[in-house]
Amino acid sequence: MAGLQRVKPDTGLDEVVEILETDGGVIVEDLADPGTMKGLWEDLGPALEDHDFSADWYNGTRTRRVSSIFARTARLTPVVTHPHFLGAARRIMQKPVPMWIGRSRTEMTPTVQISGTQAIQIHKGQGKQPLHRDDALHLRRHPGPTSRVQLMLAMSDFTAANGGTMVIPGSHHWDDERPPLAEEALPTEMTAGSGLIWLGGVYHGGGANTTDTPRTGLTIAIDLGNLRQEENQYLAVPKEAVLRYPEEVRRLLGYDRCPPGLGWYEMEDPYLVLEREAG
Ligand SMILES: O=C(O)CCC(=O)C(=O)O
Ligand SMILES: [Fe+2]
Repeated sequence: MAGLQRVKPDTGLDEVVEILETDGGVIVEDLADPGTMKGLWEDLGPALEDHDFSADWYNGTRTRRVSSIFARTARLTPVVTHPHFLGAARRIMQKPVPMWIGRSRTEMTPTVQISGTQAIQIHKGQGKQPLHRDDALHLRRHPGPTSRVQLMLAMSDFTAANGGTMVIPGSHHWDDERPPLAEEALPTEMTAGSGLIWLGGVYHGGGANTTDTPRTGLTIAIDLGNLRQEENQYLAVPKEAVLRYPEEVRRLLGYDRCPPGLGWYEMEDPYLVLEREAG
């Protein structure tokens, strides 16, 4: 299959969703503006410099990973609520579920939530990460309904030589028996500020960096609201940091109730806890 399609920020959501459903991934050019990118480097750059390389082969012994991203920066609203990312995540995952409650036939629509966040910096000498599906975390079968939509925002240019994310287009349609082969994966090439959006069922992995310049990406995963978050956002992001964000993002960070009733606090919408805290 050919490489992933590229869209512009003004491409319609219908088209982006169609591409995602067919190919499993899409590159959005200029997803974040230069001011946001500069701010993200100010907030996350020092933490990346301070971090040691990961200790294991999967995470990469020449790769630095920084998590708890929403605690480290308050500048992610335009990124996480970008219509091609959050809009597509909502469109693809928020499908009504029919059910009976007594004699009434009703439908419940799940929420979506921020699941895992990481800045990932791949340095010279890092080899390819094993190809994997991130929705394997959900211990689910494939093919099937999407339970994750993920973004990799390029904080530096991504190239074939510096570790641009390897993706097998269309592999979300595969069953659980077919293994991913390195020859099938294509590198994501995009400029800083652009973003790769892909579905949780797509085989992918970090690429090898053979250049002298590190490759830096910021990933945010949005999952269905009835699943456990990959990264424990309640521990990762203190309430004061959550409160720096607008209501939509606060809810995405976990202060929301997934219908018909997951995640309540004192039998109420957990968002009320934040409202009380904010005074
Ligand atoms: O760094 C990348 O390009 C991808 C990393 C990844 O897929 C992962 O760590 O799950
Ligand atoms: Fe991954």
